[in-house]
Amino acid sequence: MEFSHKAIEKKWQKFWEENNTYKTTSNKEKKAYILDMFPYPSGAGLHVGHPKGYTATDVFARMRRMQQYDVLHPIGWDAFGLPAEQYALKTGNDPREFTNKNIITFKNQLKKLGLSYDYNKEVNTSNPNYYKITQWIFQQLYKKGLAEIREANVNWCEGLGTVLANEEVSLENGKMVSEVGGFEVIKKPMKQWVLKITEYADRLLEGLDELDWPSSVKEIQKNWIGRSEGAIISFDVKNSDEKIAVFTTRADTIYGVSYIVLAPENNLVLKLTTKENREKIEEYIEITKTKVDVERQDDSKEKTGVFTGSYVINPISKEEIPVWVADYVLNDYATGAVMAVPAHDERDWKFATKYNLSLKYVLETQDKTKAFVGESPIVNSDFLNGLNRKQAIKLVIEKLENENKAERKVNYKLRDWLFSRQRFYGEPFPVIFLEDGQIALIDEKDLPLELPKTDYIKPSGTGESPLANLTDWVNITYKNQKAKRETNTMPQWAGSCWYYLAYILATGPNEFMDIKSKEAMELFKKWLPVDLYVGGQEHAVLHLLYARFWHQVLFDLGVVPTKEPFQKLVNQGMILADNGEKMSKSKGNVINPDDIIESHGADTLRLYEVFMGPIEASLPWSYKGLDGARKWLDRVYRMIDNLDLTNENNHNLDYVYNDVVKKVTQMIESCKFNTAVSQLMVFVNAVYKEKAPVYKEYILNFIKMLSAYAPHLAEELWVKTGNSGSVCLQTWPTYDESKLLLSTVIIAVQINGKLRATFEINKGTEKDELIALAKQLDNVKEQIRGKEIVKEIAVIDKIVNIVIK
Ligand code: ANZ
Repeated sequence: MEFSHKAIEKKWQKFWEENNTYKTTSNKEKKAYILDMFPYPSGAGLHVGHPKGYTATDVFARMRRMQQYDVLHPIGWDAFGLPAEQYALKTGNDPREFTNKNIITFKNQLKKLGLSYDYNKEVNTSNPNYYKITQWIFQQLYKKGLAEIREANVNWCEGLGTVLANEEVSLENGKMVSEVGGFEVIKKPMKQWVLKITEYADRLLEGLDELDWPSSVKEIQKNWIGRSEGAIISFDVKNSDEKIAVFTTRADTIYGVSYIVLAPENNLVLKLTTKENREKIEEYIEITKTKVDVERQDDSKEKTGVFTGSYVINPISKEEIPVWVADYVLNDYATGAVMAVPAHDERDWKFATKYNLSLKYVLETQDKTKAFVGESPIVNSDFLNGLNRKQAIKLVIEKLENENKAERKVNYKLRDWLFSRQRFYGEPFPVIFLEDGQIALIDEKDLPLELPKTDYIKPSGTGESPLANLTDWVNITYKNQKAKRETNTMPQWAGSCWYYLAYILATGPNEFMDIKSKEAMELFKKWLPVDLYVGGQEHAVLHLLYARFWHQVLFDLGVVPTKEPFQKLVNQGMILADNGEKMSKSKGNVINPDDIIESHGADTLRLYEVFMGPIEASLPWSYKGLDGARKWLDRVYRMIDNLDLTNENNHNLDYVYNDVVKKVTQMIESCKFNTAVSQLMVFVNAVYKEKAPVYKEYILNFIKMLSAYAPHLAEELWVKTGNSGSVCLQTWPTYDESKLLLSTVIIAVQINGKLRATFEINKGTEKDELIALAKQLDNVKEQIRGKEIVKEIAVIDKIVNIVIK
């Protein structure tokens, strides 16, 4: 017999909604904040990858709720985004309408999955109540000196008359072109807001130590921050007052410097270029504008550069050294200038051999056919000869420090965060530019500064956002002065930097209490940090680093009580197409969860997605697996439908029941959602084998555990077994350890593959002990007497295998 998923899913979803079953409680001692990375509500709707992470957190949240924790398990919408902007530009319609429509679709789809979200706490980053607080946080960053306006490069597309996001630009033969139309794209400096995340670089590094995050993600963040200790060394330009400051981690190689490289954008370039080299240099600077950093730094690409005509003096060896310009040096890292040591740096080696520049080995090595990048004693370096790297670096820096020609310096790969987007659909900046050049912050009581209602969303043609067209909105009077609003908006990352705080502040959907109130602090103390955060590995840096940065600033401001926002992080793997390829619209291999819910039911989809393998693994979709999940749920339904229950425990299932409760609980606790399902299966198999009536309490507790995975079916079975109310609000079962200790198992003993004996022993007895006991059995002793034992293998609770010769 099968159950009708269509009937029961509707019924219970209605029941949960009417009874507010998943309302966040706040009256218990323990708390669990269980969070999904909230989705961008795209027009395509939910795909089958979403439910994997969502079900995992849901299983966890459901267990915690039943374990009598206060549970915060919310969902919301990362609702500003490029597709809505593009839609508006294309159709002239309001991006808000488009977004709200998509949110409705997404929400309906989520509801069909039976996830235990508290929709009273739903948030939407594009709601003015929400971005009022985003704007307030920006103002705090500004007041702390962490936000300022700088000139920074944007991707400018003359052909489209607009600035493009990185994802709207593609590379063609190493040149940037627009995805739409294939027009040339160049880097162009524009005035933009920058957030000084680099001031928090060390804190962002240190904070990682305390977090229960996958080590791979920590490593990615560390590399992204890229702390590098070195020195800035100053080279005097020959016949000039100019100096070139280079950043180097390898002051020990100072005698091996054979040329200096300036980044093409370095301000010194034109100053140092001699007349006869000017034309070539200017041409080179133009070409560089069309290149992206990744390509410039790509070691497999041929190096290019041009000589400036100038020379500098090596501050230690006093040698004359030529100054070149080359794009493998980036202007926005350190000083944008490098002392090149071709004998010991691969990029410099490639460059020097291409342009026939001299090179000198200053580290001992036999092989002179390539750059030696290892460690060995210093040679050809006067007073440094014979020293190791550390000693030589110290000596060189000390000597130059005394002459004011060097200073120690820590550099970071991490860049300050470019925070302006030339877009309509984002948070407006809560600032005003006064005529006298001052910047004023909009009064807190006047926040939010809302996006204007308009039916004119068109490129401005100047690189500014479409907001620049709305002159009534842009030009204002402020305190009797003419003033202008900022026409850039914030990036999509802004809203997702603090949404986990928004859920705590939410008193209703998109209704928030004051973030700096006492009341808010009490709630932050209760709920922070997030206990479990699940999302894709693609957010390993940007979102997770930006959110940590804002959190640390809010901590410094006394707004939040914890140093870090997310204590435990789990990256869910992807669901691939059945042939192992990534699912994508263009390949036509996308599976729509709605179809699966229709054919197999939401409980089946939930169970299948978390049972298919470890949560972290990316695995292919399989309809066979999906059918298998459904078959098992039918088997559970039949089991309970036919079961003879008794209120008296005959103890037949004591061991398996307690063992399963223990394992399921511990496995969910450690996010092993798939193996916990296997344990539920073990219990069902045991019940099927049982001839006598089954102890009712065990069955009811099984239904409770089942409800974490298959909540609709579990509710139905809960009623079927004579109960009322929601199984989801019952108490999670506990286990009796004594029932586990007493239980025994029969161990088989095989010798060279043949069964020779059996013995009874306490469950869980260790392998060594099993082997020792087996060898004391008469029959076994006889078999192995005088023989050489080649191998002894034991499997706990099962078997001892002895191989003899
Ligand atoms: C001399 C030298 C000799 C270097 C040697 C390396 C090896 P990290 O660890 O990544 O900080 N460098 C400095 N500024 C640069 C820029 N703007 N663009 C490209 N490269 C730059 O690397 C620091 C090293 O990268 C510095 O040390 C410098 O080259 C180069 F055998 O100086 B080194």
